[in-house]
Parts: sequence; structure tokens; C-alpha cells
Amino acid sequence: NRVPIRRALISVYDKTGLEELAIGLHAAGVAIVSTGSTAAKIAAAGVPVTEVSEVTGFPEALDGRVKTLHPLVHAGILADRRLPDHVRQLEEMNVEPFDLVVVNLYPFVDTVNSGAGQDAVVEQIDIGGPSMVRAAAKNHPSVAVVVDPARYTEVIAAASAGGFELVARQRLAAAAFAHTAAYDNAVAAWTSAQFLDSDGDGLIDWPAYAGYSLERSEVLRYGENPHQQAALYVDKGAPAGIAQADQLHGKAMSYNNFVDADAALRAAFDFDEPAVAVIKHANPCGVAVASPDAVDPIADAHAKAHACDPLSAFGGVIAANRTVTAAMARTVAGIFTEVVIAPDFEPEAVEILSKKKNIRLLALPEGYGRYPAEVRQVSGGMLVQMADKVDAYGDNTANWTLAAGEAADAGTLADLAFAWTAVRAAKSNAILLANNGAAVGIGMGQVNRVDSCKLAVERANTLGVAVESDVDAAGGASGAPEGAVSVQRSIGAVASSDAFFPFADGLQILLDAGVRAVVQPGGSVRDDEVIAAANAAGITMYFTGARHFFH
Ligand code: 93A
Repeated sequence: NRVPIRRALISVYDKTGLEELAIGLHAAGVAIVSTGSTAAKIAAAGVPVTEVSEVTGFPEALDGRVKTLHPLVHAGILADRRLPDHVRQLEEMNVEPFDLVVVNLYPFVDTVNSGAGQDAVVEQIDIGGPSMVRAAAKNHPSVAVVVDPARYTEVIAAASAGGFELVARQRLAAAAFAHTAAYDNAVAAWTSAQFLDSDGDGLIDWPAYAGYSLERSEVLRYGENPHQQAALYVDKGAPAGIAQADQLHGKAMSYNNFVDADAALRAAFDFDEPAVAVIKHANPCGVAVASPDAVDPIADAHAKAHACDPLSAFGGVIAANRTVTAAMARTVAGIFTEVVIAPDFEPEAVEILSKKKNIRLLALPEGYGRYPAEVRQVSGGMLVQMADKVDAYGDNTANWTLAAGEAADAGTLADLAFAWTAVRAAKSNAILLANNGAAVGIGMGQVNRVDSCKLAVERANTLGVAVESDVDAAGGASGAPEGAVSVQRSIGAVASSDAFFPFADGLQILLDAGVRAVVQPGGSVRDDEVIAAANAAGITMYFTGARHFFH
């Protein structure tokens, strides 16, 4: 079931390995037909080649937009050689069949990523290439199609061995269709993001889900649990994120490491100032920004973030939005940590942390960028929404309204602004107590807001001092840590709530714990009761009008 390779059509943008391929095919007795610059490169390698324009009798036209789009090319690819009628028609039309098609497409995704303008991007939408690839893939009973230069050695071997086996042609066809599908998906994502604005409000109609160019990059040891298979898919068209990070040290990232590190990145990069987030099970157990006068801002932010809840930080994932310094590394080295991710590491920081064999160090290749939109799988489909980038109208303190008490002084307002940004990193219902640019107690993931308030206060008032041990990460931290002391960090703290208080009861817990100022969206039908409770306690309360649910 081999089809001997006698005549090949080669048209490649990426000329990697092209010379070797042409030389190898020629040596195996294959006649080569090729387009413009591909043909020029083959000829320059001393290999005989026929230009497509010679075959079609039609010049390459319209700046190359029409090169291979011709019946003499496509009939040669599409004729099913098992059918005598197809063979007869080829003879009548004087068309020679192709047995091999080697194509790679215009670099559409790279051009989008280069920041090129619309016309330049549009010019890189390959039409003739995908047509040849799809035609050859459809006709895999007669033709072999290759879209990946990494396969050229295989192609040369097959040409000398009398052609590809049918199973090999079938697999090549499947890979080819996947390739053109991904290509068209990228074109569709880009064009919708550019053009789909039917009501002319400047906003696209549906969030541009940037599934630009997904490729499986890594099969993971297992998924969320050991009995679940899992893999990482990298989106070649995406801004740099956890999937693109370079691992500088440590054993392979696990599925849960990826999830937690991503949550940590998101939390740290919600801040413009130097910030650190410590994450466990996708929730923060510490978030802090550097104090304005800090000598080593990122080390300061880390120390403050860690101090929030040292008990939970055991086995945590740390993200910093600035280069990790040696000073920060020295502190982290004393804390059992699964992953540290940051834009970069000082060489000395890598040296210090590399002494810990279980810690994974990851650097972001080119800053951190988030998708404009987020996708979540639901049964039977998926949900798409624009990402919450803490850029709603109510996220700006200038747009807050004073709902109770006196206007906050600059320091308190800064803490409220910090608490408001930080709380969105916690899963709803979320309550975050903060002081001096650091969370001091976080209650999250509860099915009612009262419990989240209780948790936040309880955590603020229990300062755990985790002791590093040989306990495996899967064992986690358990029991009261040695030397745990009780403090009252809720007194004088500010509080933020990711959504409004539906009743006064949750707020009352914070008031009883000594919180001095609160920021929350407002908008409950019982706002009056909530405001009355705040006034009775004499505290300041702002309404933002924005909400940060995070499920
Ligand atoms: O502009 S096109 O869509 N029109 C065509 O007819 C056509 N045929 C091949 N682009 C076309 N190609 C593409 O040209 C191939 O997919 C390949 O990427 C590239 C190779 O051109 P050259 O050999 O001139 O470098």
C-alpha cells in the first residue's frame, strides 16, 4: 500500500531543512515542482526544479496572492489514483499527478505578535498553502502531505523506500488537518477581535477567546489527583504566562503547581507597585506590596505577605511581580515552598534557592500578559468572558462614595485601595483584612459572607509560625505550629469585601473585631442596615459600585 513518490510539490515559507530535503528527494529520483522563492532556494542548492508557473503557464500574480491556485496544480493533488476514471481524466487534461506535497504556511501568528498593522497581518493570511495542504490531506490514499520541517528526514527515507505506507499517509493527513484548523482558528480569533463590532460601540461583540495556536507541550505526571491523566497545552499566540515560563530549577511542575502558580501570578500582577502573593490551593494566604521606604522592596513585600499566615504558607507557591533578590531568596529558603515564579531572579537568588532540591524556580520570558478574555469549560460548551483586570469604574478610589463615617486619611485610603485590589485574588465569598499594604487575615471560599468574616478575623488574630520540616507537600501543614502566638491584628485593620454585605451580620463581626475602615461594593437592598451598623461603630465605609466575584 505504498505510493511511490515520483513528483513532489514544495512550497514553504519556513525554509528550514529545505536544501537537505531537495537534495534527498532528488537523490531518490523525485521530480520537484515549486513556488517562487522556494524554487530559487532549491535551484541554488544545485537541485533541478520546475517552477509552478511553468506547470500552469500562468505567472505568479497579485504580489504572490495567486501562485498555486490553479487546476493544473489542484487536479494533480486531488486525483484519486485508485479510480481509473480519475487517472483517465488526468491524461485527457494533460495533468501530471503529485505524490507528495510539502507546504508550510505564512507566519500569521508571528505577524500578529509582532504588532504589525491590519493590512500587514491580512497579507499573511495564507490561502494557497492551506488549499494545497487540505487537498493533499483529503487525498491521502494517493498523496503524502507534510507540514512540519521536523519530518523531512522521514520524507527522504520514505522516498527512497518506495513511498509512505497508507497508515503513515493517514497520520500525516490528520496532522495536516489539525495544522490548517489551528491556523484558521488563529485567523478567526484575530479577525473577530479586529472586526466584530456590530453596534459600533468600539467593543467587540464577543470576547476574543485567544485560542491562537494550542500545542501540547508536556504530558504531566498526573492531573489534580494521581488517577487523572493530564497535559499542558501551550498557546503559541498568547502573551507570556505560566505556560511559557522558563524553569530554572527544581523537579517537573505538577498540574496543581501550574494552577497555583497561575493564581499567584495573577494576584501579584494586579498591583503596579512591587508585590508578592503566596498561594495555596489557588487562594492567597498572603498578599502584600512593598512599603514605600523599603530598602529591598520585593523582599519587603515578601516578608509582609508571608507574615499574613505563615502556617498556611507552608508548601505554598510564591509569585513576585519584580526580580527576586538575594535578600528575598534567603528568607524564602527558610520556608518550605513548592514554586517561586517571577519576571526574573538575581543570579545570587538562583544560587541560594537552587540549594533546595524541592523548590521549583520559574522565570517569565517577557513579562506577564493576560488574555483579554477567559474561558471556562461547562458541560456541553464553554463560557467566555472578558478578564477581570481590576479596571472597572469603581476600582478607582476617585470613584468611591463615602457611605459611613469620615473620609479616610491618605494612609487609610491607601490601605483600603490595597485591600480592594487584593481581595479579588481570593475565591468568593472573600473578606480581606489589611494593614500597611499587607493582608493580615483572609477569609475565602465560604458559602456565606458571615463565615468568611469569621475566618478573616480568626486568621488575623492567630499568628502561626510554621516550622520547616521534611513533611511531604502532599501531607501539607497540619495542627497548630510550634510557637504559635495569638495577636490581635484585626484591631485597627481595614477590611474589603468582594461583594456587598447582604445583611449587617457579617460586617458586625468585623466591627466587633476592631476594624477601622471598610470598602465594599454596596448595592444591597439592606444597605441601610449595613450603613447603620458602620455608623454605630463610628467607622469609615466606602462603596465602590464595582464587584469582584471570583469563583
Ligand atoms: O498568497 S497565497 O495564499 N497564494 C497562493 O497561491 C499560494 N501558494 C503557495 N500563498 C501561497 N502559497 C504560500 O507561499 C505557501 O503556503 C508558502 O508559505 C509560501 C511559499 O512561497 P515562496 O515559495 O515564494 O516562498
